[in-house]
Amino acid sequence: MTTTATASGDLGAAIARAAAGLRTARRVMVFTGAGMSADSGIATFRDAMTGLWSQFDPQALATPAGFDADPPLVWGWYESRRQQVMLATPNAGHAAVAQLQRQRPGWQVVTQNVDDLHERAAAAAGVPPGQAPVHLHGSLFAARCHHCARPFSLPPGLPGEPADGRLLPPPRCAACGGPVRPGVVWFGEALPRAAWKQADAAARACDAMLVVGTSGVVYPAAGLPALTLSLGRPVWVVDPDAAGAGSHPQLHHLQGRAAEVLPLLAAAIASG
Ligand code: BV8
Ligand code: ZN
Repeated sequence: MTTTATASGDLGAAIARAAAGLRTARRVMVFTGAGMSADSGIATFRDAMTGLWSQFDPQALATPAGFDADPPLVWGWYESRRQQVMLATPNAGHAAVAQLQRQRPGWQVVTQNVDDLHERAAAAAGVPPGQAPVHLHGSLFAARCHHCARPFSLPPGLPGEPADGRLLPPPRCAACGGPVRPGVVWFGEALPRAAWKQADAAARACDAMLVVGTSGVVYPAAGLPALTLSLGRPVWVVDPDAAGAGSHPQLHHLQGRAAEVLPLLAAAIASG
């Protein structure tokens, strides 16, 4: 039976049930998507197209072909998103996850997000480096040459908007002169092998999974909760939207925002 708690109704009871389940779990995989960062003001992936980029489909821009077709446009989109993240702060949901990781060595974050908000919350909470988040889709803070893959050091400070509104071309690689690209995984590109191996192992080994803020449409990442369920382990989903949760006897939905539900969940786990 899938338990769906509404924010106004039995959310408290559902959180208590989730806390009882997660408290006794030794290994928990926390699987996050763009909804995890929404309460930090970072538009979710499918809402990310604001301003100049509102006329484009993210799935068209987040591809090698999109970059090849218009490097300044795609580079500008990622730089504006990097700036948005640099100006944002981790929200109460990030802090709650970091607090749980600090108290529980078996909690591991696997994220689809390309921001560094989990890292910043973990640093503030003193989470050991061995529990650093696994990034399945790369990071806005890594860049590399599109041709020879040589890493590129992004300049310190905010990327800044071009003065006259014109989009600047991406920097050039010092080794081969190729254009620099964001260090994210585009559609049609393979996920980093090591990250995928870690995520797949965590989904198989965990005693329970906590999924936060993902529409579950992007594969292979979206297959991870189903893998855990297939092994008979429970999955709790935190999302204000009930639609995407799917249904399974071991799948439980906590309907609410990450910044609202996760601190309540962390407190309930601690109070048991
Ligand atoms: C691969 C980085 C194979 C970039 C991202 C045709 C050709 C090629 C591949 C495919 C194809 N057809 C299908 C595929 C597979 C494809 C895919 O899955 N496509 C989908 C769209 C059908 N996958 C791939 O291409 C992957 N690679 O298959 O490679 C291969 C193998 C070997 C060799 C070569 C190739 C690569 C996919 C990675 C794409 N890159 N990101 C960037 O960020 O720009 S994916 C992108 O979507 C982000 O990472 C994002 O995280 C991810 C998933 O989106 P969500 O995180 O779920 O965000 P979304 O906005 O959708 O949902 C937000 C949720 O939060 C909602 O549920 C909302 O209700 C909730 N929410 C809102 N507010 C809150 C909240 N929750 C909690 N609190 C709140 N406050
Ligand atoms: Zn190069």
